[in-house]
Amino acid sequence: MLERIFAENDQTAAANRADFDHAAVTAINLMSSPGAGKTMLLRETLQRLRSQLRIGIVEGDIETSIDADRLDGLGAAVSLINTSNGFGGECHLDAPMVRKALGRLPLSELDIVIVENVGNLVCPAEFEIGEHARAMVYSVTEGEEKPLKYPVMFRSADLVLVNKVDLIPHLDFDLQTFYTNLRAVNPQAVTIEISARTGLGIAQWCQWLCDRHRQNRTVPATL
Ligand SMILES: Nc1nc2c(ncn2[C@@H]2O[C@H](COP(=O)(O)OP(=O)(O)OP(=O)(O)O)[C@@H](O)[C@H]2O)c(=O)[nH]1
Ligand SMILES: [Mg+2]
Repeated sequence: MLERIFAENDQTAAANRADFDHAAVTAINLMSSPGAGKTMLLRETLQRLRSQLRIGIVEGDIETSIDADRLDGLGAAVSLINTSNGFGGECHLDAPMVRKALGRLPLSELDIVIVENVGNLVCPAEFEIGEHARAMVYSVTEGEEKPLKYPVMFRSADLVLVNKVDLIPHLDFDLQTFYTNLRAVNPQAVTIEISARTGLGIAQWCQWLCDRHRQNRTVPATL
């Protein structure tokens, strides 16, 4: 049963991926536990990149348009998908949900689509949505041990953005222990320390996005 669900999901993920590739769009799956800072990061990202890249956002939430509203007016096409609206209130986005949201985005006029997944540290990582890369926002308020306790998302991330570093002086949080734990489950992931509040590291993240898009456009899809 579970295998069938994943097989069907993967088929739709492949269709999403084909649509992204056809439109020369780079798709990023942005995941984290609730409140790690995805939407605040996206606001900063749009403010910095709107003049360089045409960005579309798929905003995934169980209910409400709160986050989609926060991204309004920043130059991005935003497509909201509420999982409580016909998708059983799921705690993640899957490929069919993203496909529905993509129908409301002008893909041929975009360079990058960032999918803000539902805030959840477990389920979103289990579903391919047709993305080219996975970026994870991890907040230092979550504790050093999370890569060991919730390895699936950390293991599948191409990039881990270590957010809210402005709060470190107020926390009992050891950054080196976190990195040791992260490396134990994912030795390859790129890491960038950021603060969506102060702007620290946001330029580096924007550079990563631009590089990822350039790389995507120059490497043939069959490789
Ligand atoms: N101090 C500090 N606060 C931050 C930072 N980034 C985000 N926040 C705060 O953290 C809270 C959650 O941020 P959001 O951007 O809503 O987080 P999210 O991951 O989009 O949350 P969900 O969509 O509900 O999963 C907000 O109160 C933000 O102001 C940061 O770098 N430093
Ligand atoms: Mg959010």
